[in-house]
Amino acid sequence: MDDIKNLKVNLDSHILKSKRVVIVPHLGIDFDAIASGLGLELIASKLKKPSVILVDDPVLKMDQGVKKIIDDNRHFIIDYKEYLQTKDEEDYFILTDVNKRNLIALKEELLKEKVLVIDHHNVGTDTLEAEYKYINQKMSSASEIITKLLCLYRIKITPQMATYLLTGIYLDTNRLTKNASSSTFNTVSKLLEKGAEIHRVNELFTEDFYSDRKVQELISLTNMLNINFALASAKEDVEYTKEELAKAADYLLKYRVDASFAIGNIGENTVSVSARSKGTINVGEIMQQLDGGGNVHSAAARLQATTVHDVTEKLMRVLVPKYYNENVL
Ligand SMILES: [Mn+2]
Repeated sequence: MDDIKNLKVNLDSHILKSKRVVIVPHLGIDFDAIASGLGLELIASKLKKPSVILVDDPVLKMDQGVKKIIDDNRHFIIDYKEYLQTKDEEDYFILTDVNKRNLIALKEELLKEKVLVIDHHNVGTDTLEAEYKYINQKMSSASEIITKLLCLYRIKITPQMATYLLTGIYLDTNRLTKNASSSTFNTVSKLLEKGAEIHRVNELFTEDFYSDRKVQELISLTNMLNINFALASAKEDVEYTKEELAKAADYLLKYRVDASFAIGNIGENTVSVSARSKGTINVGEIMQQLDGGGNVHSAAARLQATTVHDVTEKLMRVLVPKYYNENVL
């Protein structure tokens, strides 16, 4: 059976058995996570089950466009505290755009294996136990998977929903410039037919001036390694969001490099690395060596109790062992 059809069969049976569906996107929620979450809400509602999306990110750190989508769909969103107040034995959990336990707001013991995973990132040792997993790294985004599902369910996609899903795809493909297959373009075409508006996608992507300045500052600190890696290490005392690091890494791919890395402090003694690749280098594997993960094109790692300088050194050792041994040590 076709993978997506199989996913639909599993969604049907698990959602129908549940009392409520709790949709769990990754922490550091982005356009793809929220758009796919809202699409799943439509599926639960088609199966006549109530659903909520668990978002537990600090509002201050949220991307303005993501925050706008969340504000416009407030009635579906709960935070961890509200979840604890309303939790029920018969809740069923669906993870979207994530498969690792350290990237979600829920503690594993709460899941009790009543969980289904929909994702396009690589699996690792930290991947959650689940009743059913649909993890397809060939898909550009969770939004692409969910769009295909909505079509299979024959659920009406409103122009607004189509715009959200297109924004999710745009984010994860760097506006269709990487990791976009013919299947991705078909999905985009379908969303445009449903009324997705590119100018609204662009509006959601509109940069906050100060945030963009920080991203550009980080880019200006980039070290172009002679082996086609771009490596941007932020100042220790400037705090970034994960999304800002991702934007810097995305931006660096416009140069003649195979892969790019942006390293910065994301607060609470934590340093994060965002990695992007044009496809010849598997940044998922590179990030795994820093206990992170991702796929060929896009990956990340977060390291606690360390500094940007130390993480940069660590990454250099992974990237260029020979270069490092001969020239740095
Ligand atoms: Mn995604």
